[in-house]
Amino acid sequence: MRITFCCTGTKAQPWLEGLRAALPDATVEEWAPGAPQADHAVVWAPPQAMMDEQPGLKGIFNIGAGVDALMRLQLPARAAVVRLDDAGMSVQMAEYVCHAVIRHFREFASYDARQLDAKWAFNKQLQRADFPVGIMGMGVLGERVARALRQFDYPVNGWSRSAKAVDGVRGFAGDAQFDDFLAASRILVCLLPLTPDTVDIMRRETLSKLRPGGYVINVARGGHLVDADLIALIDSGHLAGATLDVFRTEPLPEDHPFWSHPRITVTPHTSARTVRDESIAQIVGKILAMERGEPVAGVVRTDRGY
Ligand code: NDP
Ligand code: OXD
Repeated sequence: MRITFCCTGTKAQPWLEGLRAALPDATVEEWAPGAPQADHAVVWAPPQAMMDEQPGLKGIFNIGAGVDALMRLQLPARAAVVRLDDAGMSVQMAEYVCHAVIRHFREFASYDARQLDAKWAFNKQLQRADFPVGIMGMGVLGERVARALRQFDYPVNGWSRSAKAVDGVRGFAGDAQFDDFLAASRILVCLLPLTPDTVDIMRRETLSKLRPGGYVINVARGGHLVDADLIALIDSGHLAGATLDVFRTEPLPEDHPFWSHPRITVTPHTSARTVRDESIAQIVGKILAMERGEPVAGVVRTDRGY
């Protein structure tokens, strides 16, 4: 069996070593133009040329959860596209989102500012019930985030394409319930895949439907958010601010207004990093299962884009 590795922006060597150790009978090599035909590919944002040269791939294993970069390519017809299923990411995502929600609700930024002046002063206590959190996307990551927020007694709303029953979470499904979901939420967390249906989903029209004093946490993809609309709604006072981990252009350009906006917190696409060893173990397990003709979890439905 031959495995080709093609992950843009990723140091190849540790991955190659890990894959070779776990698959001692396979040939595992980094892809380069003209490379021999492989059975499976391990990829992150590969070039179209790689897919064009590998028409016989059986499995294309993405080293992340989001497959939007792959969905933009022409892929070999018979290849199954397989995403990472958690692999250590959901706990990080729960940590990141809980931190952002708590930092906002408990107004920790104001205490950071006061410490600089050695000023001992409390803010008026806020009511958790006034800060319902709405999670768009109740998949592997969204559900874990919802459960973590419930541990802190925040009211949580979840919105997904199909209806979900998660303990303690008010469920909304489909376009028909989207406006009700927004109206019921004050803090909005985006954990959707980026697809033609979800691109620009956070724009003036939709963000205006959040409760006044709304707050946006985008940990999915930059293409979900219309940057200028977010800034306008914060500056007008309808939104209180945002924590953003993902951007239309990454790295976020130095002159982008998000960097210096006093009510926007920026992190460099780090909310849930791929955990290499756990991911290699998951991918290898799936390659072997596929070779045995068994079904594998996390196969992307290319017709819906996730
Ligand atoms: P899943 O595929 O498990 O879940 C996606 C969820 O979104 C599902 O609940 C799905 O609904 C819902 N959804 C999809 N399309 C629609 C739609 N049109 N309307 C309503 N709901 C919709 O994905 P994950 O939870 O694993 O990951 C989510 C995203 O998080 C990834 O696609 C990626 O972009 C991002 N991500 C970001 C990271 C970071 O570091 N910032 C790290 C990892 C992922 P249903 O359940 O009904 O299918
Ligand atoms: C992912 C990501 O999709 O890292 O896994 O963004």
